[in-house]
Amino acid sequence: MLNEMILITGANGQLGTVLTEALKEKYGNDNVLATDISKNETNSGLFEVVDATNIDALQTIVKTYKVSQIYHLAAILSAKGEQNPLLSWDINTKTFLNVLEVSRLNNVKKVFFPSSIAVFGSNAKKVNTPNNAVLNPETVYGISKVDGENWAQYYFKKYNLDVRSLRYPGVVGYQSLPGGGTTDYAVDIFHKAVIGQPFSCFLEENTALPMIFIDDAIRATIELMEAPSNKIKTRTAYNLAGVSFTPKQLANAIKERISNFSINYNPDFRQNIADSWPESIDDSEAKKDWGWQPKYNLSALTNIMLEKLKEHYKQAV
Ligand code: AKB
Repeated sequence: MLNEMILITGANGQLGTVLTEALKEKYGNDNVLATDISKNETNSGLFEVVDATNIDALQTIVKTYKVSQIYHLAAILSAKGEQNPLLSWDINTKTFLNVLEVSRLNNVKKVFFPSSIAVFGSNAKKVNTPNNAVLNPETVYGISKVDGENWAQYYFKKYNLDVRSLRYPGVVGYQSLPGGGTTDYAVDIFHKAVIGQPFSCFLEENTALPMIFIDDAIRATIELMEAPSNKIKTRTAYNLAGVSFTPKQLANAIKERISNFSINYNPDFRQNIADSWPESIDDSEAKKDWGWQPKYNLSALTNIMLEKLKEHYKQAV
């Protein structure tokens, strides 16, 4: 475990920012290599600019650093993906196939692939959607995630590459901003509430979606990756649940704590995407196989988001 060298693609994204730090804490600063398409001023420690669509560039980095695990987070999310479907398909699928192929050829032991609730479409059961529900996604992002899940299972079965995957719900965190997703409102709303501005929500007030607090999402990722291989019975991807809520329920939780907070609803194209997704998902397979248990409900998530963002904006002035 201590001799690992972990490579993260998309390390500057919403999950990558936090996961990189959590992995450094666990494995040591010198054992975690953050990579992204460009560098930003907050990157510290080992960092390389890598375009994961370029298999040679990826392979050079994997060889140079003797990488033993890859967390492949680089992707175009659901809402942004709809603006340029062919490019999004190309980026999402090519980068993951490059990661799988480079891993197979260079003795990488474990690969993490982030799937999403976007793999489900309107045909799937809406409430407590089971792990094995029908997958008819209606976004290019969702189609690319179904494709990725199947490639993950293929590489496991054919080449014994230990690929593991979670279907993330919307991730709500204070450390980083999401970029281009349909669940992004659930982060943006907190920023507006804390800086005292009204929030214009791009979803209707009663649109329930599965969400998860960032600490739960990071813990789930690391727990899945550290579980003994024989516990991982699902080699496509595991449903992961935290909490489900509507914009109205979230706004009410904020109003209970910031009484003058106000919200209005202006649904746009993202409403159709949200309408095609589950309202809540059943993660009993993850619970049964590797012991997953979420910790944060709506109230706990609201408290910590407000507390952390208040500190953040106080420091910024
Ligand atoms: C998105 O909204 O696109 C993502 C997701 C649910 O995968 N947050």
